[in-house]
Amino acid sequence: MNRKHFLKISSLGLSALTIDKVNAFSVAPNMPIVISTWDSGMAVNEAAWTVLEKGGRALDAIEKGAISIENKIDCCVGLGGYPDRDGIVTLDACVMDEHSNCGAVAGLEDIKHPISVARKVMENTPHVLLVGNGAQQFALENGFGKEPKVLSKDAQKAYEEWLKKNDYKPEVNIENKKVFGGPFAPAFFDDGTPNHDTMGLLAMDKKGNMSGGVTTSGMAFKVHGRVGDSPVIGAGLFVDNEIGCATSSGVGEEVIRICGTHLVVEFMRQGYSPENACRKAVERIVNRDKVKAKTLQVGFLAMNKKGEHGAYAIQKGFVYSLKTATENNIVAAKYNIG
Ligand code: SD4
Repeated sequence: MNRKHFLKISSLGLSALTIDKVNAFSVAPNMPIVISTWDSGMAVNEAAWTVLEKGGRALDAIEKGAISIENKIDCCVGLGGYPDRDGIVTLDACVMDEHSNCGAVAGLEDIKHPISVARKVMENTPHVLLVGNGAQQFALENGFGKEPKVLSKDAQKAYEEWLKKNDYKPEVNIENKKVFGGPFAPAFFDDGTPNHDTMGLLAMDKKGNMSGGVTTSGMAFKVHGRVGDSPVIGAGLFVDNEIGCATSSGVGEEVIRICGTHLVVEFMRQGYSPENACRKAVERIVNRDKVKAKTLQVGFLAMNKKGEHGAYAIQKGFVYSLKTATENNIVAAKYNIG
C-alpha cells in the first residue's frame, strides 16, 4: 500500500489501521453485520448500517449501501464507472434475499440505480434477470429516470488512454501500476487513487436474516454486450439463509466458470469457515490453469450464519470492509499467489 493511499484511509478516521496487519479472518457473532468488497466498502457499510442498526431488514441495508456508491459520480461503479470498448457505460447488478428470492439486470444503460431495478425485477416480475434494452424499458416503466449518456471525467480520461493502445487482454490488478491495457483495471492508480469497479455487499440483520447485492459497471473496456459474474446468481452472489452468503470481485469469466459464490456457500455447508470456503473456490480457479491464474485476479468474500466472515483471492491486494456495532475495519484477504 503506498503512502498516499494509507493517508486516505487514515483520513477516514481509521486510526489504528494498516491493512497488512489486520487478520484475514475474524469472528463477529454480534449481529447485525455488513461486509463489502474493497476499501470503498467503508462508506457503503456506513450507509447500510443506518438501516441495520435500527433493526431494519438486511435487503434494505444492501440496497441503501449500493445506492450510496452508485450515487458517486466519479467512482468505480454506477454511471461514473468505466465504459466498454465502444465508450458506453453498461451496468450489471443483482440482489438475493433471505428467502432465496433474487433479481438482476445486465447491460443496463443510462439508469442511475441498477441495484434498485434488480430489486424491482425480483419483487415485481416472475423473472430473475433482465438484460439490455428490455432492462432499461422495465426500469423506465417502473419510474426510474433516464440519465444523459456522458462519461465521468475519470472514465473519459481512462477511456482516451485505453483507446491509444486498444489492447484487450485481462490484466491482474497490480497495486500502484497503471494498467489501462486490460479490461480489469488496477487496484490503485499511480497517485494512490483506489480503482475498483465492483461493489459486492453481504449483510445480516438483527433477526439473523442474510441478504446480498452486487452493483458494477463491469470490467472496463469490455466488449459491448459482455456480461460478467456480478449479475449472475451463483457466480457474483449467492445467499442461502440457512448456511451463509458470498460475493466476488475480479475477472468475472473465471467466477462464472466455477459458479463461484454458489461453490463458496456449498463449501460452508460442508463445514468450511468462510475464509477456507473462499480459499477452496480460489484453488478451483488456480488449479484449472496455473499459468493463466498468474495473470488474473479474483477475490471471494463470504459470511456464514454465525456472522463469521472471511475472504480469499488469487493475488495480493484484495481487501474487504467490515462493520458491526464494535468494528469498522478494512480487512486484507489472504491470497494464493504472492
Ligand atoms: C466483472 N467481476 O464484470 C466484475 C469486475 C470486477 O472489480 O469485479 N471488478 O467481471
